[in-house]
Amino acid sequence: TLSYDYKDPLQLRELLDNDEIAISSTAEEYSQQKLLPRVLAAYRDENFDKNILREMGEAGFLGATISKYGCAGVSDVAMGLITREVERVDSGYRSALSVQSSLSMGAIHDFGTEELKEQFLPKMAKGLTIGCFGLTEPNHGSDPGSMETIARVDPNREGIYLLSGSKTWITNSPIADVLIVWAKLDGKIRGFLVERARCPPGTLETPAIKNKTGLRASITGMIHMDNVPVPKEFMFPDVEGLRGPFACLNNARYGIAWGTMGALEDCIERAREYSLSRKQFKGNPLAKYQLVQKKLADAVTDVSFGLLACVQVGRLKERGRLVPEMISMIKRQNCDRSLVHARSLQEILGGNAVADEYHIGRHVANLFVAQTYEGQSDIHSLILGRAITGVQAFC
Ligand code: TGC
Ligand code: FAD
Repeated sequence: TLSYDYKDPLQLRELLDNDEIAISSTAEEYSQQKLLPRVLAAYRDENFDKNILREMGEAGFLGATISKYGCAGVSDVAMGLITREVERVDSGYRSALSVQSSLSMGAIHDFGTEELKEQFLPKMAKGLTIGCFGLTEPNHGSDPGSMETIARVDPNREGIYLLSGSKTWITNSPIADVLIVWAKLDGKIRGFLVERARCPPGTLETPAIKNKTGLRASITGMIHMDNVPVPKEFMFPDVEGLRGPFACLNNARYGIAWGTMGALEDCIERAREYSLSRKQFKGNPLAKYQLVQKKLADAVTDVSFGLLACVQVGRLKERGRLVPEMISMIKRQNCDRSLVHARSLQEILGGNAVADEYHIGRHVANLFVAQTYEGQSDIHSLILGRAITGVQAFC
């Protein structure tokens, strides 16, 4: 008999193939068994355990859509399902996954030479080499085209570029072995692979940014470069301008659209359970009250709409039919709706929502970050507005 399943109201499962269902189950099992038991301590101590990337590597989650170099070669939808399960536990863990896979491995895979791919991707796929992606600067976040970091030819050594400048709010920078850095060479944005082990003392520093109010289970830092020498083979040869970083961002933003739905699903589950057990006014469970039911109905509706949109965009991506504005649309919508609903569901837990053991407050704080990085929602509104009107409103 058919019945309404609030966990999958529009039967997303019917749009997945058997491999995707199996990958989603593996990701769920890993996230619930290995990540969930760690998350409260990690969040309290603002600590990211590097072993998590190795574990994700063993599970085949890193660079999972790449089909060579030791990567799993799964579908874009399968990758989305993985990010959804990881972010169901914490956005910070999904951040680690996104930065390693889409932004660092993705940059090397899409723009690196064959030598760079063979040298770095297999170890990155195992989580033995950690990557980060430096685009944002202290004075330029939404407008990375105005970046000040520069690359120049070393006047004293053949085949070496020198990088100078600062990047900030960079996920994983303090623990990264490989730093993908975007810098201007002769006024044009180029991508460079900086290997920490090759940097002479005093040229590269990556201090952590402490005391964050969100994403505390993820490590974030700065990148300070003072004439960091980079061999010319470590510059991506054929990509120039913002197209390079944005191509990587398309994949990471797609992952966030899926991931935030996982975080919101966790909030729904926790608020629903609480509403059924907590009794107020004549022994009635909170779930009996209409205002509480509306909060749950609104959130469940937006999750199922959001996930269907992710599947559709994923399938278009797999068929090469994607345009970046589609990703702006689902990144903005799913980040905004998950933040609004997580905040509203938080109210169902009353004062207990303030205790971190109830998890929902952590999701609220994290989802603000998800709405902010990889293009703040208002920036995605302007990207969509430009596509709708043909007029750009950034400046
Ligand atoms: P604009 O004129 O729009 O474009 C410049 C060039 O870039 C190309 N392009 C794209 N290419 C591929 N995919 C996209 N999505 C693209 N968007 C633009 C474009 O075709 C053009 O190419 P060409 O060859 O003609 O030069 O550039 P603009 O300077 O006007 O851009 C404005 C704007 C607002 C769209 C853009 O700057 C923007 O998206 N700002 C948001 C910045 C951002 O997303 N930063 C992310 C930093 S990384 C991060 O946050 C990681 S968090 C990771 C984690 O922990 O999970
Ligand atoms: P600003 O650009 O100063 O914007 C501030 C506000 O003004 C925003 O609400 C924005 O929407 C609005 N605004 C700006 N311009 C306009 C306009 N033209 N019209 C209307 N409104 C506008 N970056 C990386 O490169 N790599 C990373 O790994 C990375 N990880 C991050 C991790 C964390 C925890 C955080 C918080 C950030 C991270 N970022 C990373 C940086 C992130 O991408 C930026 O914070 C984001 O792009 C916004 O830039 P900004 O903070 O400088 O804000």
